[in-house]
Amino acid sequence: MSDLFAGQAQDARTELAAQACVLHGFALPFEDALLAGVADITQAAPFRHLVTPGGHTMQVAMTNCGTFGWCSDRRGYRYDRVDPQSGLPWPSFPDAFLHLARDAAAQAGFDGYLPDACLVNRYAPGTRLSLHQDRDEDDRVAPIVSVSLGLPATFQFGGFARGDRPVRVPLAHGDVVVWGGADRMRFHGVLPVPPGRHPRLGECRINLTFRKVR
Ligand code: MD6
Ligand code: FE
Repeated sequence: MSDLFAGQAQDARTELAAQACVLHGFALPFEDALLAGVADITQAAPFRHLVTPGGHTMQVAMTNCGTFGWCSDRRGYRYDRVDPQSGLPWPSFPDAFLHLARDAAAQAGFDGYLPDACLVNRYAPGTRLSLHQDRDEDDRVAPIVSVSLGLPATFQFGGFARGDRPVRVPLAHGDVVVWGGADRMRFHGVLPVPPGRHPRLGECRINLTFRKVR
């Protein structure tokens, strides 16, 4: 076998739907810059557990960077330019975040992607994210670019109704899922993260979710 593809998996891409795919390992060349970016962001805007409008505390710990940050409280879900915890604007995108999001979107067929929000999520072992649609954005066509770091997890990618049976997609450190266009409003979620320890991130999974809000 030639070393033409050395260092690059042959099955580097899994199609999930016409406009949805997994780019396996796509974020690995950005690893150091992404981890440094997460450290900078969480120093300025620490992870916190948001309360849902129904009064439940979310298992996933969250923070944001970019022009808009996703917030939840008893009043509802919304995007806000300032971190309600500090009253300051959310940290801006680290260069590597924007670079990776644009490259991944283009690779998946979405040229000219310009996200304005990135939700940073931290999953401890046992944490799950139930099936949902991302529907608080004005732009419901531009893709979601979702970057997995740390512990592996199983992503669920479903249909356009909550009851549609989802496919299960294993996600590893460095994998990027992109869904947009006709597939932008599909239900998706994350099964409970199995226990483990990642060499770089310890006992957690970090997910970066890029969106175009306005
Ligand atoms: C994931 N995350 O963690 C996918 N959506 O692989 C999401 O779909 C998501 O983490 C909305 C808010 C936070 C999230
Ligand atoms: Fe989501």
